[in-house]
Amino acid sequence: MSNYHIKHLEEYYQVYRKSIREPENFWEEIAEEHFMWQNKWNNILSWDFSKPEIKWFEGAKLNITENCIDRHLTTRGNKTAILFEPNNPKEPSEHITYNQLSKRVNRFANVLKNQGIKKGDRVCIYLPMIPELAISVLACARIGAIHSVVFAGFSATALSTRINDSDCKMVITSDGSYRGAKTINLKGIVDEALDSCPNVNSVLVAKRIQSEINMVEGRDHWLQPLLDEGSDICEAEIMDAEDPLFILYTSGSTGKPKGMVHTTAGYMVYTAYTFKNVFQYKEDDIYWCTADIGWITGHSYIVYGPLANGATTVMFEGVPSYPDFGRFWEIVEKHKINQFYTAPTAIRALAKQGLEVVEKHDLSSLKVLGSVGEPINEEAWHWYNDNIGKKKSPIVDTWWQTETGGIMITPIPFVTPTKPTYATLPFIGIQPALMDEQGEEIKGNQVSGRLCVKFPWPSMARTIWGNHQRYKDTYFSAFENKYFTGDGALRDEVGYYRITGRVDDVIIVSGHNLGTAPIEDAVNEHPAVAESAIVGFPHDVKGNALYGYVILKDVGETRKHNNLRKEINQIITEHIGPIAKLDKIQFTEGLPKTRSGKIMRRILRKIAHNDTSNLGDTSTLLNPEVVQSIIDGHKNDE
Ligand code: 6R9
Repeated sequence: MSNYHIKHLEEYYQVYRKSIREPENFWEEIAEEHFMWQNKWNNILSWDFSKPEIKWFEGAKLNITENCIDRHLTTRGNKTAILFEPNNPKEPSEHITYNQLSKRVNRFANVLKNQGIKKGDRVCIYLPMIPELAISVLACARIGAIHSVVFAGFSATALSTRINDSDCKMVITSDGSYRGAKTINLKGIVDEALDSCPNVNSVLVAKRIQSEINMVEGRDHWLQPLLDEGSDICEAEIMDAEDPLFILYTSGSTGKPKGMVHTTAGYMVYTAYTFKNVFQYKEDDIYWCTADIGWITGHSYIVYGPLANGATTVMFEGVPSYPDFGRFWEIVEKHKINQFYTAPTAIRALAKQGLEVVEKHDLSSLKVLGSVGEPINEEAWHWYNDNIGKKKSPIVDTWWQTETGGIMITPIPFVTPTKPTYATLPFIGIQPALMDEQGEEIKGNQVSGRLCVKFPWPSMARTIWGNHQRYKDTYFSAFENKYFTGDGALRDEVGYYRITGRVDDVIIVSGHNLGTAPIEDAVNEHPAVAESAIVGFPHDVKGNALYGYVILKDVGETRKHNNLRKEINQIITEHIGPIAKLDKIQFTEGLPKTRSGKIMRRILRKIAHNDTSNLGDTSTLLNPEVVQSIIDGHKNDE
């Protein structure tokens, strides 16, 4: 029992050591005591990183929704499970109790069944942050359908790519969405996407903004009438521990997005256990994670982890700036939020607004503050600590990834002493390793290297949908017998980890992972563009912003460069979404290339950072002379 909830540092070290020495016994105890199984496992763990193949709790039978909903009904039936806070503060918030959630999920599950969705089918969910999003996720899980949530800020092209990659049969969407003062025509985006998705045969449409939309006869159905028809009892499909629960796409440094596949039992156990400890959740607490369920943070720490613990989890539909920049703090006060989990980019944006909007609100309910998505810089850390936490709420800087399913390196609040910009210690069961470029593990403290994990943990992704080879190549080939994260890190004198950023061509902009290659592909679609290279550069709110170097086909292009810049960003918006727009575009006559034709991004990065004093040896380049012209062009653009 004691291992489930860690309360002081000595206990952390003791439990950590146990989880490393006897991982199987450790996880078996947690799984045994805290979850509901239809059948127990035959084998706790089998793994082989060379294939790679990882199985946890093999042979066990369960349904995750019985763990997230049914088992709470006797003791927490009238407790709020989901607290919905709408975009417009004048609209009332909605408290959905566990009893109500149960009925709504079961009703929805019956609608899915009636539409012909079966265990193993893929269902794409493209919804704003309204209760139907969480409910449809759980309804899929109830019947064993594999959900693939696509963030509702993605474009039609990005949506159709994801629908087709995992061959989804159905799309769940809404007429539109609210985003601050704006509305977005979601159904219109779905219609456009579906022009190139021949295998989608039904679309369920939730009503949110009451807009006039086009409904395709035989394909599109309003959700509400179908829900009204159905029964609110739906028996849970019995799933194998290793049956896929969901697919979630994440950007790769090259090629199309990777559909990370998460399976059922291990994911459930790990997200529930981390949620309990990392947020020190107590029975009557109100927990709020500001992420969107379109990202892994929302899957694990708005839906599954909190609900598996019988928690009250807030879903916020809006944005931090509407109706003004005090909205987050207004919500904290209104619902007496105890745990608040957000991203550094939001903290930086809010810190810019001054303290007046913060001080208007009573934030005394807060106990724990969280940060996720990118490194939190020292200034933002202190602002958060001083003004939001009033120096009494520990900040948990949680490092993890879509691929890891759950939080990997983090302080445990009131247990681990925090240190600004450090994610601190590995969570229970996690065995990080820092590697040098020769593939050797760097032991000891005060060292830095590439961050790997050398032993499996229950919630790791098992494969990339439809491309196991790519899973192996991306994560298990750089370092033998280790999972490679793509991040660099350092370990300080006491063994605390600080994540220093990506070491590949993924750039984290406002906490969103963006691969450079797909953006370059989009830019190159512009008829005037010959070639492009994209790098990140520091941005005071977004963390990183995108800098594009663009070679035009016709060097003497007569059109105005500013018009071209707009057109290029328009293409990016259409192909990927507005989050991938370039902040700066420099037109250039060449790009520095190695003799094998690879663009030397290192040099481009330095120029974008205004750091041209030491570009390293450029003499081995195919075209060393181009470097000076890029530097000159950069200066002229400043
Ligand atoms: C959960 C999530 C993963 C990448 C990851 C790293 C960066 C996330 C971080 C962090 C420093 C933290 N990252 N948390 N960097 N400190 N606390 O964000 O998943 O969207 O897949 O991004 O985000 O670079 O590799 P995902």
